[in-house]
Amino acid sequence: MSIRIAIIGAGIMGADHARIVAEDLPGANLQVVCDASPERARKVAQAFGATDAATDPLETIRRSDVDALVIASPDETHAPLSLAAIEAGKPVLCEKPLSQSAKECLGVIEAEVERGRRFVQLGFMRRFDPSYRDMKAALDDGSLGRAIMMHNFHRNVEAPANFTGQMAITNSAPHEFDVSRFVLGADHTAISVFQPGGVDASKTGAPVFMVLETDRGQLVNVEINNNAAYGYDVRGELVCEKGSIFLNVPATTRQNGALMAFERYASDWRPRFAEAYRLQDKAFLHFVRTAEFPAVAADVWDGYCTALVAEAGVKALKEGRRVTITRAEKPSLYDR
Ligand code: ISE
Repeated sequence: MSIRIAIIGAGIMGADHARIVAEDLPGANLQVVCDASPERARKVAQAFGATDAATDPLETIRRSDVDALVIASPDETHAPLSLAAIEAGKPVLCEKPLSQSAKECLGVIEAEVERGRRFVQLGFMRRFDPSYRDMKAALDDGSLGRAIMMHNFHRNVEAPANFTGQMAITNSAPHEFDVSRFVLGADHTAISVFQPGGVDASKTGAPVFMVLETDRGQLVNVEINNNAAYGYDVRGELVCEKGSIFLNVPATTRQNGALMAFERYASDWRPRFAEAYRLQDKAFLHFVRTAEFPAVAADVWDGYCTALVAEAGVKALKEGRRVTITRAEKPSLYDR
């Protein structure tokens, strides 16, 4: 029987998940597209042939013709809607971040622990990206020795109107917080945040530069520049004792002309991470079918760890000092 999926939130990511469910996930049916705006819900539902459109997320979660949810509504709704899905006993693929508050993440952890199983897969899709997966595999095979540093660049073309330096830490950088934990198999213990001279942290797209420390002694740096102008550009290099591993950006062509060769940049993250999103959503479908949590996917414990780093990062930026990070005890449900 096909799995009936409802998408909550029909913005840029909700529409992308609707497309993947409708066109790229055999065995899934795009059942409902729900959005606070009825026009937007209808438009995305029509574009991808959903059975229905709706405006109330809680009603949508409880519908008897919905087996699983994709939550792609605004960040502050992720934890409350995940809780409602857990309450309804339905698996969820929830976009990142789970919450900007580590305490709120603990509430979701508690709800899963009470029910004795995981329901929420978090949308940290870079864990499924072939280039990060190869980076991790190369580290894990041991031939390059111990990892000592990880460099990360994350650039968007233009920041949305409300995007401050603080949001760079709470909305963009969680990808690097999560993927560095995933690749290194380590937890972050401290964060320092810097901004280039003359930058006003409250301004749209203000860049931030972070240095994180891990419990294995590694250093991780993260540049977030949401006003890079030239294209969507995510880069990373893992430096090990005997060599390094650099992420190659997938490019289908290289153009030559006027004594130059060049490759195209995407205008946002969807083309760069298209395969990661597809593999992530495919893993979610398998999770819904079998209740076996996908081996590489992020769960709510990972979401909590990331929220702790983001909270510490915001504090480090505000107070201009290094902030240490301590975690609650991990419930055994999240042991891998
Ligand atoms: C956005 O919310 C995303 O999740 C994108 O993947 C990321 O590149 C962008 O910086 C975020 O704002």
